[in-house]
Amino acid sequence: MRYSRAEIEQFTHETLTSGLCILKGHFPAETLQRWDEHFRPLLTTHIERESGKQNRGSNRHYVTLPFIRPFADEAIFADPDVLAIAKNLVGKNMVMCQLAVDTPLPGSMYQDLHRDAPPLFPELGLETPPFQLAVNFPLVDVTEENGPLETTFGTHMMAREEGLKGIETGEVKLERILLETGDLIIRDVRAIHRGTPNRTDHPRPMCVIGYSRRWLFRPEVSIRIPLDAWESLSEDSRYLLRFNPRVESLDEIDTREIYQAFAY
Ligand SMILES: O=C(O)CCC(=O)C(=O)O
Repeated sequence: MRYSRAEIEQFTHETLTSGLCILKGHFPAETLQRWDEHFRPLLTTHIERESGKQNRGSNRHYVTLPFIRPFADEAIFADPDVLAIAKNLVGKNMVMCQLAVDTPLPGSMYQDLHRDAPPLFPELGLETPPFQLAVNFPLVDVTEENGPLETTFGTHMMAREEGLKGIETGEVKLERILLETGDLIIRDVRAIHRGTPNRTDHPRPMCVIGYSRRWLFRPEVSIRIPLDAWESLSEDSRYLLRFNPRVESLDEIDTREIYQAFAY
């Protein structure tokens, strides 16, 4: 592990209170370069096949990654520092439920301010401890120009309307998260945020790995695990992925994106 127990606790505390922590220079740039090379044709195919949908707003796409190399990489999805922080937040028996990429293309616009999950108990108007996390890491540097995520601190523990009101009055600030390739964010998906316009000529792919409480079911996301990939996983990784469907081969499955409604 790269971080001490005390540092892991500090990142945990930051995420609990602010809704987000950032691990700088955590993943090797060469690994992400390889992900990027393998992702580009998937993005092209997705755009050709689902062009009418633009499933995250205009010129903006969400693409589930196939659980094969280079993406099925324990060095990334079972990184010991990330897992230690995530387990502190959503439980030692947490699951990995999502592996995908969000990409604003040139010409994308502001998304509406949103959360990625509804509250567990909307009747109460109260927020709970965390139940779903997104670990985001870009495949290219994220600059002011290419569509940085804009997010808020502390709104994950507010009622949605209160958070939105705070943003409107200026009491809650929208912050742009600029990242270098290799940096990662661990965020509580309830923090209010939005994608911003990509004003460059190049796509800005940002990976998302979801970790959840073991009892949470998000039908929109799933990781289909080919049996040969399953066979090659460590015991710990199998435990992390235990509720995901296993398939003979990815050739047989319908890979159309079903995660369409995304803003809560
Ligand atoms: O890719 C981004 O910058 C944000 C995307 C996002 O928040 C979403 O699609 O839910």
